[in-house]
Amino acid sequence: MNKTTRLIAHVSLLATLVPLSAHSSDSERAAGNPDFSKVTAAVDKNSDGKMSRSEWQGAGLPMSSFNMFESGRGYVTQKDYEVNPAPGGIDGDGDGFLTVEEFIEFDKKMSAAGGPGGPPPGGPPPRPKDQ
Ligand SMILES: [Ca+2]
Ligand SMILES: [Ca+2]
Repeated sequence: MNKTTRLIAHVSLLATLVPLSAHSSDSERAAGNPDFSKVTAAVDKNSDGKMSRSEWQGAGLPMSSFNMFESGRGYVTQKDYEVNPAPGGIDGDGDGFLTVEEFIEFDKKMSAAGGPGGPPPGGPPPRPKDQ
């Protein structure tokens, strides 16, 4: 039994996993975030690089996310998204690109689950416990 080989294999596996969760400087793109450029292209109607509140709202994106990103300026840029780690599973089809539809779908799922964003006003009640 070669314990050393197994240990090396284990360590190199860890080495590939650790950088994904390590917090990097805020000038870098957050590791693992799906590409946001499709969302920017769809939302930023006047192509000024800023997604204003009305542009965001017009695309049907969750305002809770806008409020999280805008930090008082009244607009969101792609960089605001990139420096914040995207929640796992937001890229619905896992192709590495986030779309407006996936963003909305994910927010609906999170809201229904009572996650970030909270339950939607007038949304469906939580499933009754029956087991
Ligand atoms: Ca704009
Ligand atoms: Ca996708």
